[in-house]
Amino acid sequence: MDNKPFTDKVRVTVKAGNGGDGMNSFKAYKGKPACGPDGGDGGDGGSVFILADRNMHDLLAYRFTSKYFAENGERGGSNLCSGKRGGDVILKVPCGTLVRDFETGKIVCDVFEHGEKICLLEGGRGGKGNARFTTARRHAPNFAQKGTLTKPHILILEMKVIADVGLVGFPNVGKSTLLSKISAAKPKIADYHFTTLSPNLGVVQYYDDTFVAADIPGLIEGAAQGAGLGHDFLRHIERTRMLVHVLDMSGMEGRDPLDDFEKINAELRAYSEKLASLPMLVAANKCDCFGAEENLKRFRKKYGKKYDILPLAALKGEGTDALVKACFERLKTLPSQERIPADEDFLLEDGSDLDFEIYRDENGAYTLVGGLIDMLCRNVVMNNPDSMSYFQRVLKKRGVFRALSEAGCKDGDTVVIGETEFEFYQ
Ligand SMILES: Nc1nc2c(ncn2[C@@H]2O[C@H](COP(=O)(O)OP(=O)(O)OP(=O)(O)O)[C@@H](O)[C@H]2O)c(=O)[nH]1
Ligand SMILES: [Mg+2]
Repeated sequence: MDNKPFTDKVRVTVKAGNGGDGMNSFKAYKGKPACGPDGGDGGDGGSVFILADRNMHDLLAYRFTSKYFAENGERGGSNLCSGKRGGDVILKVPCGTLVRDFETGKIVCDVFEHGEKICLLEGGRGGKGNARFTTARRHAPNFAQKGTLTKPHILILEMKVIADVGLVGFPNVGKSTLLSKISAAKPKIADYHFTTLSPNLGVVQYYDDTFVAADIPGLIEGAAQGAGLGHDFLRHIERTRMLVHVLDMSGMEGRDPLDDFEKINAELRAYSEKLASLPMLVAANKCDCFGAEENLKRFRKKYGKKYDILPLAALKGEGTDALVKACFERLKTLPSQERIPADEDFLLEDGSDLDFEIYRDENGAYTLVGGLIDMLCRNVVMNNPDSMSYFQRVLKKRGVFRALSEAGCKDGDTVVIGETEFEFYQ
């Protein structure tokens, strides 16, 4: 994974497919041009889904294509033929990807487990063909319903790696070396700063159990202000359950490990209180080098009461078993990772879904059709007074009465909603 382009935050535009229009047509035989309504329904538009896939490791694919539009439903045909449903769009993302609405910043969802599939936008509904509007009273409805139109939405996809343990520390202290010793991961290791440019994950085995450790690029003082690679990568350990703070205890680069410890902790605090408050083990690395013993003594004296300090020589694999064991012991006492909850009041919506249209049938009755009317027909019980008063309120609020007046409907005229007919009174 190292040194290839790595993209962990992208902006995409998504749109569900429009519903296909219903067909307005009549059966025709030789000599009998219009025998009966036979317009079929329009097909529903395709939906937009997001799918967590453990084989995805970044969001690079979304950098090159940013528009994902599901197919529109096809128009209904004559002879009662329904239009074809539009194809869906499925956005495959790594496990642990957060979806936000660009406009409001609200959290739409957090796809977490492999195989988890969430519908972000439902396809527009296909309109009903005129054959559907036949009633005992109305034999030849000369109208069909339009399909629902959908709107595009801009979303932010943000990958937050899911690991149990996050390795933090200055560059070159041996974080990647440690990961390579405790797991099968093969991160790039070299004797210079910023060898690691993107997060590496490793599965650590301990008897029958495993945990996932994440190695991120080294931090330096001022990372919160963008120094070095900045603190962007801290996002990936934000949801770990604990941290292992790796230190170069030998101070071979001229820094004091006690100083390093304070500086990195300050950067963690500058990023978020949550991160700074995670349980932390100290991995005192490079204990095979000159100076480490002396520094370790000083370090223990200052921090020994507050932290578990594990001496290590990661390069030789010394002390790594004890560190893995200590991680397991600690993890056992910690809650499992938390999914970031979606903002409760937030749903990606297609406002046009609650539209309505007015037609006049051959008997002069005003017929209402559309998403709003379908919704009301589903929800209203006609002989229940409470339900009826809700029904009236919605019609008023949505401007249906006004629209009826504007269409020429006068007191006493017949209005048809679904299976129900009533007389219009302002
Ligand atoms: N002597 C000694 N050298 C070590 C030890 N652990 C790591 N090193 C060396 O330190 C150098 C840096 O190791 P890395 O694992 O790449 O360090 P890192 O913290 O991942 O560095 P960045 O990715 O740049 O942040 C390499 O040359 C390693 O061989 C150790 O225990 N003892
Ligand atoms: Mg590294």
